[in-house]
Amino acid sequence: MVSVKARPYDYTLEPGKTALVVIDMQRDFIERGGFGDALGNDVSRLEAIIPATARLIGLFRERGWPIVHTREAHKPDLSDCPPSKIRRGSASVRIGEEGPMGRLLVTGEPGNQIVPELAAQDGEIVIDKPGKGMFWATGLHERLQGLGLTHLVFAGVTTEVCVQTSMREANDRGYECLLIDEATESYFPEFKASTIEMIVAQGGIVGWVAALDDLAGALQSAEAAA
Ligand code: TIU
Repeated sequence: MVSVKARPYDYTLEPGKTALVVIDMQRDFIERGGFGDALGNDVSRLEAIIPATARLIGLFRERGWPIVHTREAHKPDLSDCPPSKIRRGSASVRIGEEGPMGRLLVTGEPGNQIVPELAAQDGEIVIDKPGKGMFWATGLHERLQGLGLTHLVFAGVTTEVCVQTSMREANDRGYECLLIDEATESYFPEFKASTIEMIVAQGGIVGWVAALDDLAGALQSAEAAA
């Protein structure tokens, strides 16, 4: 067990039972010309977390620990996208329509790929999820259970939408969830800050939040002491 300084109190990480989950670091949300940009968001805020997220991925890869990458993605015929979700875009930019990086939020399109700096490596799990949360219609819970995983460390975008939804879904399924502050971001800084406060409130009602340095330092110290 590794004790990590975190809010609202230290997080106990269990090597062998912990996976990293990187939510939706796809070009559609991060790069200019993608879905997020087309909706009028400042995507540079999200781009700025790529180095910290790469470092976090590196911590897990060095140890051979499991890594899950998700993409918000729909089938090309949009049969897995409720009409209500399609209607929610702006009139000019809707899921499935052609954008500068291909059809928005459609599997296999250039904009739907994870940014090259964070691309999955062989052996890592990649999940296409039609919802904001990572468990809806993905079979992920069964896969994580099959690997004996009980603890999930979260990164990705956006903090208050797909990351928070996924973390809440995981919390309800019994996972011990830790979000890494520098490896998540929102188009709206106040929403990131509020989400973190919501997660750690009431004794960690959704989970824990830690700084990347505190996770890295705790892993190193535990390994040095072993
Ligand atoms: N991944 C994710 O958060 N999907 C979104 O649609 N987020 C927005 O903030 N729009």
